[in-house]
Amino acid sequence: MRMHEPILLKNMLQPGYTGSLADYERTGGYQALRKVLGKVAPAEVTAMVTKSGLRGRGGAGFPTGIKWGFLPKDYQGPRYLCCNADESEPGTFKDRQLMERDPHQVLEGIAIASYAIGSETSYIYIRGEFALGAAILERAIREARTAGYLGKNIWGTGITVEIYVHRGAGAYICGEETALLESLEGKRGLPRVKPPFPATHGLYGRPTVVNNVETLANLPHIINRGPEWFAAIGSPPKSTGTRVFCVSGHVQRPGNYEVPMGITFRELIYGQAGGMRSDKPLKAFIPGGASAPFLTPDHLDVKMDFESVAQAGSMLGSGGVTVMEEGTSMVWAALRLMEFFYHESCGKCTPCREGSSWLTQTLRRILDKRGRMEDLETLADLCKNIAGRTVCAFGDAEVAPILSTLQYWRHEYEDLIRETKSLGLPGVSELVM
Ligand code: L3W
Repeated sequence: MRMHEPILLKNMLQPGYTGSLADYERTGGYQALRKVLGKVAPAEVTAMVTKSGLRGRGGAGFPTGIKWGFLPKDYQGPRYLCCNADESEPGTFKDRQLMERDPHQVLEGIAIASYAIGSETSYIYIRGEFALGAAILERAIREARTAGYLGKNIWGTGITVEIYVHRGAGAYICGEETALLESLEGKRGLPRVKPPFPATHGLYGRPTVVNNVETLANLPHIINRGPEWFAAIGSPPKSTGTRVFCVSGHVQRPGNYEVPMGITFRELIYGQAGGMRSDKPLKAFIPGGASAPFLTPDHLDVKMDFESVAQAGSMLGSGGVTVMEEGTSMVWAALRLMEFFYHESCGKCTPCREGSSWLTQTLRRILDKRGRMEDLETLADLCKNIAGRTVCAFGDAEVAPILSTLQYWRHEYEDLIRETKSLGLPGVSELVM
């Protein structure tokens, strides 16, 4: 697979690049906004984004231009853009880098999207723990306003774009778009039933677009270099552009790597991330954040595009690739993830609220060598009664680690139950309680 030069990480990879407005302008920053604002009709900007094939980088991979096109055309009244910066998916840390190291690239993307959908007031909903990112964005907004890129009546065009940073309070569920909107409205972050979708009934009941940070950061480049240029990168026609994949776990060089979509997991893990950290071979990997089912060494040559990963039984999700070496207990790995979901379940839907507790307790029991063979049926039955039975995708996410470890490493559960093998995890109950 042919590599592509970085697009989103390009500036920050330059020695001495600070992310200031002056630095960003030196690299051609805000030229895309100049090109479109008041000059290209908003519908035409939307058409360009649709043509580029850009799809959401937050998890669902929904086509961005089509999402914008869902906003009612004849609606009188405010409409909103919300940048989803609530990056909380375990193993995912790309938006943080984009915001902290090149904030104006994100702001320019937000300004372009705001213009395209007619949002005069746009929000960045940033996860509470990202205090540094929030401060950097606040400073960048002040710089951009002073320079006239944001604010009222930009360059005398009559167009207004104001951007506000709103810090969350550390709840994973607020990355779900409707919980994000509830939280932004000052309420407890609980997901809403969809439909209606935010496109028609979003923030304060108004038409709203929620887009991920990385998605928005691509926009200046699509405008500057053209939708055809973008559409030719990666794995056309359905997975265009690059993605910033976050590699973590037992590799030599964990970190963020921007590569064209469609390279294989092998190329990412062994090429970019330097391969395994020790002599132990790869045993398992999560291909797209904790919500994505585990894959195995047999899947290393799967292409990293939306369709190929779905065909392999998982998803590209938020781009977090977590690698595990031989010797890792997959039951323990499933428990670690399950504990996260148990802690973060918002409690609105009974199957998720109660089920996450049952799943966690059952896994703990098995790891404590107090399990029974019937527990495996209980786990599978619980998963069946959670997935697809909740208001948001959280229910599907929390069963993924369990179902996939049961699919590929069922023998590890059975071994623990039979006590035929010591996994060298003394005191696991104390570790996880
Ligand atoms: C109008 C229609 N709009 C769909 C919009 C919808 C949303 C987007 C995708 O889940 C995934 C989940 C997590 N009219 C529409 C429409 N839309 N049909 O399109 O919608 P949907 O429902 O497919 O997905 P979702 O609920 O947004 C997101 C996965 O992402 N995930 C989560 C990652 C977490 C982070 C983070 O930490 N920040 O990204 C990880 O893989 O499991 O499958 O905008 O409104 N007819």
